[in-house]
Amino acid sequence: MHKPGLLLGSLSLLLAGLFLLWSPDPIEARGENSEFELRVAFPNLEFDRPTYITHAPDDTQRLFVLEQHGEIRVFENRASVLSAPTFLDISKKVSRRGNEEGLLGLAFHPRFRENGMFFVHYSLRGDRRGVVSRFRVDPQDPNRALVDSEEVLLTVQQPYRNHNGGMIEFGPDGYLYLSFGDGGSRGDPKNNGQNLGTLLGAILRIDIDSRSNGAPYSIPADNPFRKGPPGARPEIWAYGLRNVWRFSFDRTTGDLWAGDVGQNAWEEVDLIVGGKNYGWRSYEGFERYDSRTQPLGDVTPPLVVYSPRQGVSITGGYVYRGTRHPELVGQYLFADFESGRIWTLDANSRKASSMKLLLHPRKNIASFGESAEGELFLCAFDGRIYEFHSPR
Ligand SMILES: [Ca+2]
Repeated sequence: MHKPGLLLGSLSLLLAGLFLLWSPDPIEARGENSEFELRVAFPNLEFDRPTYITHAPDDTQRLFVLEQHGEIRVFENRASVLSAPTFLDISKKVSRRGNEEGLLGLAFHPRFRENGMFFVHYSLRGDRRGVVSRFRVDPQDPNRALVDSEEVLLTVQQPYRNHNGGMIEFGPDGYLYLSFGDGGSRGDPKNNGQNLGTLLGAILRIDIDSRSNGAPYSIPADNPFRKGPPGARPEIWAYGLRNVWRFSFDRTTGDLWAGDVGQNAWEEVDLIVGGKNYGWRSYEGFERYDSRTQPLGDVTPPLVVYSPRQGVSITGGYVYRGTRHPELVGQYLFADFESGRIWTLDANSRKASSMKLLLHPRKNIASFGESAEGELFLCAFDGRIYEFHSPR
């Protein structure tokens, strides 16, 4: 998501923009004849800084949109839908002091239909913490959650207000995965990325269906750091990540794809594998970032990177597995929040050369999300939810 209002960042963006005016850009050129455009998916609905969209796994055809200030709104997946009532409002608990703080993630339990449980990731007001909580739906009203049902599963102190991560999703293994950023500021001053003793700078994997040692969750038996090294947090699935704002599972292969927001040089797409070190702050993209920081273990490089000429804040997306756009099946779609470009990458070959600009709508795309059928939506900070459309 958006980086803090650093003058340097804005300046480099401006320079990158000026550069584009006179420099022909091959990736840009490939996108000019895109068969696709973005279309407002729900013309009657508007949202306040929508940070995520997802569906409930219960065959009700409902969609849920998160608003950064702390509300979840629910509506039927139908273009003519007229309103989106509030499903949950925790805005009193949610901090919006930092640009990247707020209600950041939502995941429905795979057996939501039976147990009514869902999970959220937000920034706590008053105390600078990232919080992951369980909530339950009202058994009398499927479109309303019980605000008092909150059970906090996990919190982490955030040293700064940026780089909070924010994604939360169940894997095909039934475990809950979530991302925390490196804690913020710039350059990871506390080196949280190369530290297995903190939950920051990592993707975590926990079992929320059982409890252990007084914790409201347990550690899956095959988590990579369950048995050490000494001091390692057993929740960690993968580390060396700067700020994974969005990740997703390929619903066909189960692969875990992440967009890792870079510092000043490289935005990355990473294929996340348990136990792997993705390099930050020793590395940014394929390059050394802090030469004094020795990586804890072998570094897994990104699949692809892009530079400020293309964008400065990656919004990780999804491998498309829907049916409406056969040309996109098997492509990983992702965007840049600042430049508004949307790319595809072949999810099978994963070759950097397969990265192509799909279109350049120049919108602040905060997130992608899927319908039950795997059709993609995009949340833009103009308040609209978009979908891909081929006008042919
Ligand atoms: Ca990396």
